[in-house]
Amino acid sequence: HSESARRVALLGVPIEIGAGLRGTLMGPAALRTAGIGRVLDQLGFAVEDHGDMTRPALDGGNDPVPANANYYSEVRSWVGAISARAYELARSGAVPLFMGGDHSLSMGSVNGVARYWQSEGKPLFVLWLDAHADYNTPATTLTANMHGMSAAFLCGEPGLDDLLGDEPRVSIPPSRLDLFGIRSIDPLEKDLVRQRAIPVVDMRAIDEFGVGVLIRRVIDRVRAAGGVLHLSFDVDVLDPSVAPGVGTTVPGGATYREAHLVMELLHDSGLVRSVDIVELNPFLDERGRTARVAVELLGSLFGMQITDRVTPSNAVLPEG
Ligand code: Z70
Ligand code: MN
Ligand code: MN
Ligand code: MN
Repeated sequence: HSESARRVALLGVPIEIGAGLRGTLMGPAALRTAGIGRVLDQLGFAVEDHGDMTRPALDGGNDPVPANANYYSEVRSWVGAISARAYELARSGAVPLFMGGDHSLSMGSVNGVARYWQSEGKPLFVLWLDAHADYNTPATTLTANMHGMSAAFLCGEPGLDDLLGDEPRVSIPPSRLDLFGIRSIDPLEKDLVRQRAIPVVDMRAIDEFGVGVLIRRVIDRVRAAGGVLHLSFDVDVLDPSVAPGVGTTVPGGATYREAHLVMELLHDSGLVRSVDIVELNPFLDERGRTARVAVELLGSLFGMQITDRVTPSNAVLPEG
């Protein structure tokens, strides 16, 4: 790892209007209370806490507000501001950790880091750990909740075309997005994911082949392309028995051990350069359980190990 990879920049993004239920605005505070800063510090990182973004002034833009996109103007104000911050943080050389907030924030965070990596000439891949595909557009959505549209927006799907305002839009080719852990997808959303040939690892695949084999396949593709990886971690990918503190619980999610293995293998790959942690809803949590699990998993992602030895495995070898 380079020196700069030893720096983590925390940024709280207390947005909640992209989701159907209120409460994710408390996510950054809960993650701090659960010890995210301390865990990273103990792993040897220089932790810069940039605090929480403040709600931007409402700016709906000049274009007509699209139908079927709840709180469009509010989300638009956030997304442009988030993208600008993400670009700057990526450029600073730190690993930015965007603490949500609902998943609409990723339309800004991923766009901003993608803009930076484009300027470096490195392909950015996005790993979307989520119970949901988040591949709706205003034309396919059943709820009009914008957190269900983030992945589609990032891949350049039409319908929210003025969302970034003056921020340059950088589309992720659909072949560089991996939907991983999904088990809830709407009918028209499913059609779109198939038409675009988005790589998908659903829960059925995980049951058949195991999470280790499948995450290595993702890692191998990023490495073969000489790329870097953004992890967009929606806490609802976890089984509700592990992570009850989310707005949309979907049964049959990743176990505690599967999720840790994913994080450990991602760490060993050395490819993750930016992270979102989203959809934690402390208002729905049980005595901080979900916030604590989220912080533990981020610990594994950043290098926490059971022993201090390299685990013998057929995984992609750690760098060095
Ligand atoms: C549904 C929609 C959703 C949560 C994403 C669900 C979207 N497909 N919900 N993450 N928690 O409304 O588009
Ligand atoms: Mn999501
Ligand atoms: Mn989700
Ligand atoms: Mn490492």
